[in-house]
Amino acid sequence: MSRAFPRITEVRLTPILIADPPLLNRSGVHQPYTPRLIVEVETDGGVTGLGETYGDTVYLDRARELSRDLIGRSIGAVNAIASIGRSASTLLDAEPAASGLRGALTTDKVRLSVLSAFEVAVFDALGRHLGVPVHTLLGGKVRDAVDYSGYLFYKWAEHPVAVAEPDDWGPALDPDGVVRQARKFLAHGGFGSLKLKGGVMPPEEEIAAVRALAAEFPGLPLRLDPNGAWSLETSLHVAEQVGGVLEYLEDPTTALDDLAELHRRTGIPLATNMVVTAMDEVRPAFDRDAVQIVLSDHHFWGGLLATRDLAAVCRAYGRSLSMHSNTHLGISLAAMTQVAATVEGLDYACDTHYPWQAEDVLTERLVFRAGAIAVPETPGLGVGLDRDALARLHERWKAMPHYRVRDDVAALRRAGIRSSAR
Ligand code: GKR
Ligand code: MG
Repeated sequence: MSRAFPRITEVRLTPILIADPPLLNRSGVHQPYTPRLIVEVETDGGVTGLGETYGDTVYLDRARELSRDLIGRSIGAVNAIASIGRSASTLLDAEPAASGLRGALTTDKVRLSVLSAFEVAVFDALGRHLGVPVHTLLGGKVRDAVDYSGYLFYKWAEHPVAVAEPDDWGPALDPDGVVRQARKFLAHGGFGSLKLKGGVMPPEEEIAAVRALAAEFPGLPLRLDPNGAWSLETSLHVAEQVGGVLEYLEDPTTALDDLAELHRRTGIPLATNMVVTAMDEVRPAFDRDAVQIVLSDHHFWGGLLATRDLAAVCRAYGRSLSMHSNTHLGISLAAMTQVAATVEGLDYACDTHYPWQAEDVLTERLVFRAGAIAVPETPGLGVGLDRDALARLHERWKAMPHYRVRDDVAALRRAGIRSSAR
């Protein structure tokens, strides 16, 4: 007789606003607050599971709609979640700036990003019910700790609009500032590799920053990610100048044929979270050898099982898998760590924005040691929810309706700054 698992009785969706420093990227600058969505799945077995995803209005609306379909489902039927709300995908916005620089935004990416939080919450509940960590439910861990990369950003000292929580990172607008920030990062978490978000300054300045990092931290693997801001010519030039100290170049440009040519002519490995962001984008990129490392993201790929599927596809093609990140809190980091713990051949440290987030909804903040997060052995995701923190951040969301959508261009627009002048 098959075992009966608890059934879902309630899905609680709590949109929150989290403080974010003025980090610069190709589109502009992070706003003082970023929306996230916290999902709690309650069951009739007494266990509750946690999930986290993007909180912009389009995700929240879809989550409200799709969450109804979870009620009454068994938490033992995780695979079935993937088909909730499935229909033909349509383009919502071709401009990557609108979706946090992770490729075009489609209805299916929104759906998958919502379902990923549901799936993670169901895995968390199932793990708690069975008394095992999520990685056990995914087949078991193949490592005891997951390496993350220190994620450096060009950065203003403060937001152009007053915020309650100024950060203590200081500005980073030239090579010295970037190196100063890197030192802080290494002191914070002892990271074993560093990534610089590029596409902000003229390429020569970003080349100088990478050289400064290489000189300050000899032998430390470095990455540069301009989010597709460059032409093929610029990408070739950057690869020529600093290719020797980069473990990979990330999304230098976006046309597949240009990426293929760049790789063919320079040999530099190319990583992406912009041109391979959904299954139908895999083949064209791999067939051309335009991408060597896919930066998966369990949010927009549809969850932890989907991430493992992607890992298998990459293995079949002889490509590497690592992880992309966007502004997120500890529930997402815990989920990333659980799935990354189970993926063989994770050759590169994963990305995370977590060190940039001073606040969290966890009872205990996750801590980087030697650049890694230890894989927990406690049931589920291994994290607890701080209800007071959740309520506080939800109150902020209610009080600030003008931050309901991530918009990196807003501050520049308000200040009358053209992106080339920043
Ligand atoms: O947070 O500014 C940012 C990043 O640029 C983010 O939007 C990207 O999606 O981190 C991401 C990346 O690796 O491209
Ligand atoms: Mg990237």
